[in-house]
Amino acid sequence: MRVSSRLRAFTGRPTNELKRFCNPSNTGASNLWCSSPKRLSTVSSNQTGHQGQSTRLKYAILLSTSAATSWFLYARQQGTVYLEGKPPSQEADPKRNPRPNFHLRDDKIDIDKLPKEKAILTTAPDVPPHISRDHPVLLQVDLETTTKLSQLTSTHKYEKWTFNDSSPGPFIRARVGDVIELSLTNRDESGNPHNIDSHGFLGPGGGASITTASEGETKTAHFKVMYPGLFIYHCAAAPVPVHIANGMYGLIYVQPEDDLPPVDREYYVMQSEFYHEPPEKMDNGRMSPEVEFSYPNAQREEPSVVVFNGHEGAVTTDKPLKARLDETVRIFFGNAGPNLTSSFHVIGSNFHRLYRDGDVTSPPGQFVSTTPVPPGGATIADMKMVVPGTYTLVDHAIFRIEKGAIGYLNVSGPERPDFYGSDEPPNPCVGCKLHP
Ligand SMILES: [Cu+2]
Repeated sequence: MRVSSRLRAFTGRPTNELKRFCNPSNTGASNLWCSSPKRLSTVSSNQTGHQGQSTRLKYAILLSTSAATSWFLYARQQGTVYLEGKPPSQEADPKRNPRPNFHLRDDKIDIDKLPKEKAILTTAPDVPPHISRDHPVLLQVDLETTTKLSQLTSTHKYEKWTFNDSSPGPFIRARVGDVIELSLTNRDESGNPHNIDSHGFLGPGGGASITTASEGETKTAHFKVMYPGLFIYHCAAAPVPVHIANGMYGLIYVQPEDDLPPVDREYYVMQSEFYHEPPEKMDNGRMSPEVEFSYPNAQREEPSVVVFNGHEGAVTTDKPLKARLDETVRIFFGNAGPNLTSSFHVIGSNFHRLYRDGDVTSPPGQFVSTTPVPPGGATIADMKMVVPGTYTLVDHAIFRIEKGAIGYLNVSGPERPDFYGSDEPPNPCVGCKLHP
């Protein structure tokens, strides 16, 4: 219960004790205040011969007032008392909210006068370095769309639709107030048009209609990034679900003016699912090593594969995340879907800071083990690694590990038996995917 409700005794509202006392069935107290919250009378209807009740009433008021005063003083010491019945403005209390409310960076700009800068683009799991400048630039981002046949699982290849030959596409890092000059060149020889819908861009379609490029075309458009945070981008050419299901997505981090606390390592991890038909039988009677997109399976939301960073093994055997003991690791995590919500969890660790939904202006959640990330959503999770060993990234909808949703974070360093130990040797279960 909020303290403010306890304080109502001060403003004339009845405590339960007083209500019981002034109940009409309680002889001698029937005319005590029972209706008006502003009037507190100690006058009895039958004063003669009822001095005892009047005295008890005074004691009751005295006790109630003392109790309320004590509670008020205690609660104020705890920092939870709200005299107005509501919490104080967060802006007014920097201790309560060290990151003050964000103000829209919507001041007019002369784009031609902005200094130009080429964006550093990285492929998962790498993240571009922190932006240290303190002014906006025209940030040039060059993307190309291609198709690329590559390994999806240990047994099957799949032709992905990509940005810059990778799925997920490049990680883009900007600073709030920057103007992104996006050039999209369509090098997909199948004839499909492609574009960019960024959740970090404000305007109809997130940029889709003014970036749609046909085969061989380059489209250039600019977007001021006014909100800080972590956002996904994806292709939104029709049919949109097919372009996303085939791999056309990535993350853009719009750094706030005052960036998040520095960490030792930053990583880019993106979850997505793939839907494919069974492999076809080839002329030689063997099964094809390639599989193709299945629209019916996607429509039924029954994925064949759920993976981190585009394919099975991307974050286990190919590029596991790495850290040293006592380092802090930040994971920029996105979920492209296209259908499933992720229950992102790192087995054996805990997010000591969690910027839910990629929100970098509100105070972070603390000590969160598992966080939901919807399709089209993102989150930023910080972990302090205090014990060496292998930590496993999962979607805690745990059957999805059988579809590929596993990643490793390998932490090197001397053992910490004071934090984690046993007289018995470790005995991992045979064949376990989660505890290698
Ligand atoms: Cu596309």
